[in-house]
Amino acid sequence: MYKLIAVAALVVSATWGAADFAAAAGAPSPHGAYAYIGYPNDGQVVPANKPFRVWFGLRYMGVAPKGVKYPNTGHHHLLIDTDLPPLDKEIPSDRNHLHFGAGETETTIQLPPGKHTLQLLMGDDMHIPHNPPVYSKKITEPTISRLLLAAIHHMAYDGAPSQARSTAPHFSRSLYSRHLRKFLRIGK
Ligand SMILES: [Cu+2]
Repeated sequence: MYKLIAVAALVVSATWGAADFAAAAGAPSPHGAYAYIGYPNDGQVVPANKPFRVWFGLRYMGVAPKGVKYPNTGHHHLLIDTDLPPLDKEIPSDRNHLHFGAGETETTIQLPPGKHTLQLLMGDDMHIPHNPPVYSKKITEPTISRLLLAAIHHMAYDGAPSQARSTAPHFSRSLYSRHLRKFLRIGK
C-alpha cells in the first residue's frame, strides 16, 4: 500500500514538474487577480533623463504594506530592464527590482536614452511572489532626449521636417528619420 502511494506521488510530481511545487512558496493569490501598468502605454515614447509617472494597476486583489499578512493582498514591485526573478524566492531589491513596501500604487522614475522594459510583480508580506504569481505584461518604453521628442511631435503634428529642424537645429533630417524609425514603432 505504501509502495503504491509512493509510486503515485512520483507520477504526480513527474507530471506537474518541479516548477509547480517551487512556485508554492508565496501566499495564495485570489482567482483571476492580475496586475497591469496603467501608464505609460506599451511602446509610448517618454523623455530621457526626465522623471515620468508610472501607474500600478491591480484587479481582484488588494494592496497592503510589506510585513502585513492579510489574505488576498500584496505590494507592488517594479521590474526595470529585467525578466521575472525566480518566483519561489524573495524578490531581489536593487535598481532593477524596486519594492513599494508602503503600499504605493504609483511612482516616478527616470531612465537614460534607449529602449527599456517595465513590468509589475506582486509580492506577499515577505516579498515572495504569490501562488499563482501576479504580474503584469512586460512593456517596452523607448526614451529619447526632450529635444528630439519635441522635434518628433512637431513632425507628427505639422508634417514639416523644416519646422522640426528649427526646434532642434543641431539634428539633421536623416537623424530625425533614423530616430523616428527606431523609436516610433517599438513594442507594438
Ligand atoms: Cu517587496
